[in-house]
Amino acid sequence: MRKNSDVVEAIKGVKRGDIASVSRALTLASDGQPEADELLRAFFQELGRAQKIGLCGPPGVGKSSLASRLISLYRKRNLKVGMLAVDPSSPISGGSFLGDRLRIQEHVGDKGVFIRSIASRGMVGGLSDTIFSQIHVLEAYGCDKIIIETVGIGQDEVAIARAVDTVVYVTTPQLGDEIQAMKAGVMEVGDLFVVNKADLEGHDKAVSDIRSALGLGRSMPLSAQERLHHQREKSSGALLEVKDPEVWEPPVLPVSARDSQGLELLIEHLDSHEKHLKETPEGRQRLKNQCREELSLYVSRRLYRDFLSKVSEKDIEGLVDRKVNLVDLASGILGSAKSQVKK
Ligand SMILES: Nc1nc2c(ncn2[C@@H]2O[C@H](COP(=O)(O)OP(=O)(O)O)[C@@H](O)[C@H]2O)c(=O)[nH]1
Ligand SMILES: [Mg+2]
Repeated sequence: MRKNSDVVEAIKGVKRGDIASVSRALTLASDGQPEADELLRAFFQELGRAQKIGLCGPPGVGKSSLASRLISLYRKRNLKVGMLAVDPSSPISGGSFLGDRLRIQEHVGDKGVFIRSIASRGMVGGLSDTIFSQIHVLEAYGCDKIIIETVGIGQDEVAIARAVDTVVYVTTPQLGDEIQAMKAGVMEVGDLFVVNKADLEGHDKAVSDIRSALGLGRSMPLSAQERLHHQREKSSGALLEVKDPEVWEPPVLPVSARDSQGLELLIEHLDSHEKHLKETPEGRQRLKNQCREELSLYVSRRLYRDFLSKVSEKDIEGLVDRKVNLVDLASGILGSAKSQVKK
């Protein structure tokens, strides 16, 4: 494997906490060039270090505003935070990036925070393995929390759910009936549901709509303390009919990023989800799913990169003239792929 001195420097820099190196490493990782393999090799050991939190929901619901607030609260606790904002409008100079930048401005200059806006190439309706590489960079930098903001409306768009530990689905009271329409799509992937802009009219209805879509009866979410209380009661035998603590019941939380309301409770629930994953087999299961996803994306990209280049103009001519069968040509290419892998 070719070792590029630039990559070696970036790796060393990230490990010693140099922020410019993090930026360089993220660029290398997102390009997905062969040099990025060295980063992946160096950083893979840090897998699972951080709690990866996916913030998704339609545009304009306040995901970036919420992320900025969460970052401030985590910083107060001295936690290191990384953030990747996947921008569907792609060009980095585009409107939504500038909007995001304004909202995250307050964190500029803080070494405990690293924020990167990334183009959505290969992300909407699918997942790119380079997002995993970027997560590895942030984990190696020592981040405790990694927030990934993506636009996601239906289940397919919430592809990020396959790369993170905790999926937070954000809506607002303004969405009204759309909340009912979303149930089939995202209800299964959300670990927490947030009704942001609870300073606006209608948040109670939004909360209860989501709760009923989730099939939950209670009108208020269980706080971590209530959860603990229920568990104690259960173990003392006093309470027979309580939910199984191994089963995560997604809380639905009204918050206001603008007025900083409900955010402590949100953090508390994010923490309990992290704890839930650590203490139940679900945590390992999720990590396994993430590894499987990353491996399959990596292998398919690499096969594509390594072997498509082997197709000659003559092969294509052969196809056009029907001298060679497409299946046979493909098998030939994949055959050489196999022998390469065995080496
Ligand atoms: N009223 C109100 N407006 C908010 C709140 N949070 C965000 N906004 C506004 O909603 C708009 C979209 O916010 P943004 O964070 O960019 O949403 P994103 O597209 O989901 O990232 C901005 O004008 C914010 O100022 C909130 O809690 N209450
Ligand atoms: Mg945003």
